[in-house]
Amino acid sequence: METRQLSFITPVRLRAKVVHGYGRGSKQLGFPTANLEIRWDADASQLSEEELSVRDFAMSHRTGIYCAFGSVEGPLGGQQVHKVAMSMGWNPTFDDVKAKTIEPWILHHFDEDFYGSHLRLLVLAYVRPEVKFESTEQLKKEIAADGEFCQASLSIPEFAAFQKDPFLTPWEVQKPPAIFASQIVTSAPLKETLQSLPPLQPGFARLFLTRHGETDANEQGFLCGGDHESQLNAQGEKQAEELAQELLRSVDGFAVVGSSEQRRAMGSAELVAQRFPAARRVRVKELHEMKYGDLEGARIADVRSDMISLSQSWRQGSLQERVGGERGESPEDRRSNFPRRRYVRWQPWMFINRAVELLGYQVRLGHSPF
Ligand code: ADP
Ligand code: RBF
Ligand code: MG
Repeated sequence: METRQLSFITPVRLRAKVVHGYGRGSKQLGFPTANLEIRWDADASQLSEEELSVRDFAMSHRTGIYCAFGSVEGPLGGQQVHKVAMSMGWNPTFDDVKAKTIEPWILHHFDEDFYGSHLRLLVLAYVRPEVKFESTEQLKKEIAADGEFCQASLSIPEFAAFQKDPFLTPWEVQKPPAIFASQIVTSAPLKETLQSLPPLQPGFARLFLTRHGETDANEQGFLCGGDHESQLNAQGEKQAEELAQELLRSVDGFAVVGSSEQRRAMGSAELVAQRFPAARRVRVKELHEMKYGDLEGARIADVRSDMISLSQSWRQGSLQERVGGERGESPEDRRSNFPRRRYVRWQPWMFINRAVELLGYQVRLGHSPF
């Protein structure tokens, strides 16, 4: 019987591709391990920061069993953070292992393999040294006990904040594929919108568009469009939190929480996403706000009439030459800028950008070549 002890280490963040090992984790032992790619033969100058830190971990840390939090990137992972029991070392029970491996056993059931995906790990504590066991039966017993030990250890309050570490739930950058048909269901203040949503028809998904919260520029009365950054202020954070609370009451869940890359939108989306941990987090560059060209950063009171005529002409699709800003897209085209596909079907998505009120769209899912 191995003795286990929880020894905290300076937390290590690792991101690496999942590669094939000797194929015996699941088959022979019943414990699949997602072996990390370690580029032993490359020169340090050829390696990315991430690759270097993975290799450094294997070179500089004690071999043995560690506990960690981890997430699998991509649709399969669903940006969920799981507890992990991880082995790093030579697998001394076997004599065919030629290089140290880093092998997390993720304490979660996956329906499919995820070779080739990237895995993120936040390694937090050392548990025990690796041991050369006399039999695979004994090894299996100890791995199972390691899993229980890590499962329990990772539940202690000292680790709670690490499970929420943003490193483990990155915002993915996505291209916006076209939406084929969309229908505005309603456009009204939040509560009424949510209450008046008609049932979702088969073949449709729901798309919510909503504005980010208040920013410093909003508060001070400066025009802040697609070419200007401004942070959420305290009021803006409160608004985003209230939005999240109202959505929690009214919506079953989101498949995706999306946002433009603008800081005010990201900040708002982060607050909503925290309340919908199962949703994928997606950033869409193309979702930026309308650009006001020369008017950006001006005092709204001074440029109000220009601003109004500008957005009117934008709505009519004739913005082209005005101020070197956004292309003259019709609202319908603009609406089609939202990502679809790759996301779980039939579920609502939420995007935070500039729509002034919460809009509920029903989006028909066509047969996209995307
Ligand atoms: P290999 O020797 O190729 O690593 P394994 O039997 O250890 O073979 O299988 C590991 C593979 O199984 C991983 O690369 C991953 O794609 C998949 N897998 C499925 N569920 C898990 C899990 N809970 N933890 C780790 N890997 C898993
Ligand atoms: N291999 C060993 O040879 N000795 C060990 O003590 C050992 N402990 C492990 C503990 C855990 C939690 C895990 C996931 C793996 C461990 N392994 C150990 C590695 C094991 O041999 C390896 O995952 C399989 O051979 C599949 O690659
Ligand atoms: Mg493995």
